[in-house]
Amino acid sequence: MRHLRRRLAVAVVALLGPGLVAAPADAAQSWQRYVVAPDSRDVRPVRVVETTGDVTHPQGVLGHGTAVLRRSPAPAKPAWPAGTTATASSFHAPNNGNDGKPRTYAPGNAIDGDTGTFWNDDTLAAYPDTLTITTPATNLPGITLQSSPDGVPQDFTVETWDGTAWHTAATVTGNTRTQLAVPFDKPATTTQVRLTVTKDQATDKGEFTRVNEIWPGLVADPPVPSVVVDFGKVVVGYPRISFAGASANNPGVRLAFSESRQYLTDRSDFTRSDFSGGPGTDQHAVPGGRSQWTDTKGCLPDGKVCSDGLHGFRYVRISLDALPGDAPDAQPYGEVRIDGVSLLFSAFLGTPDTYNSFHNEVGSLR
Ligand SMILES: [Ca+2]
Ligand SMILES: [Ca+2]
Repeated sequence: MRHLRRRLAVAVVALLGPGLVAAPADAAQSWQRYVVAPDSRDVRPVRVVETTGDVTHPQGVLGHGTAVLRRSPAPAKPAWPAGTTATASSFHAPNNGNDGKPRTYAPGNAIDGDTGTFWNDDTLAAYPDTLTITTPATNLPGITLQSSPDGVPQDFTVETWDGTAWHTAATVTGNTRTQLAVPFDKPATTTQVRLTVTKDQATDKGEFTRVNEIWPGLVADPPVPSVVVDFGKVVVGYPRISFAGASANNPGVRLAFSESRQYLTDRSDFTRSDFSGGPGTDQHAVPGGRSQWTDTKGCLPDGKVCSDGLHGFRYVRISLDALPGDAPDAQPYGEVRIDGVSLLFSAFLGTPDTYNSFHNEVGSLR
């Protein structure tokens, strides 16, 4: 279905680009009057439709002043007491991971305080998968589960050991978040916590249970600062952002694209990066001084901070954020100042008189 919507969008781009161009009189009653292209290849968004987190003067992204996105480094996460251990129903044998580097998947990876390591079960698309944490007596209002964009646990329970029996402290269904705080039905002092996963997200990375960390407590990181701009209609081309400046730590921005608000999340709705099992966003590390970035396909020379370049979309979410693997080239905190967003339109700049036959119209879509 998403393929179909994508194809339709490309067609709509050619027919319904922004900026009306007057139709010639002899085309007034024909299909050609619907052919409208931008006035130029420099296309601007028409409105800001949403912001999250610490954003001041969001209208700056439309070229009216300067929008400022600010984000503090994430506070330190709670840690399990010394002596805490973890066991699991299964775990995958070591291999060379997505990045070709040796990696282990042992259950202890879920409590080592390192979000770059994770427990990965060894029963593809088979359940239940359990992870049992044994700890010196700890009082918990809940736990926070951090998983991976490769696929998150969707349906699971969290139980606590009350000294004689397991107590179901929380039940989660339909999760899609990589980090999820899971409050217990009541605070519990316990020596064991058991996660039982009964469904994982199915991705091309395999329907496995992946748990990067379980933190003892409810982690509420501040919301990611973001601005969503609307180009008014579906457009296609290379996004551009004008930065008035940024903090000196190379804060990252991530772009997530969608043709509709319904499918607009922090992950693009059908892009190369989304469909290939990547992060689903385009990344950029913002330099400290004034700069302009044109989103083109590629990465930094070290292979980090990658972007897809060409996009067909109507909405784009611009977030002050960075992938963990892009450190230290891009950091998920700091300050980013934006004074313009635009698009280098790449499709045929059609006018009614140039679309003079069905053949030409179809040809322009290829
Ligand atoms: Ca870990
Ligand atoms: Ca499994």
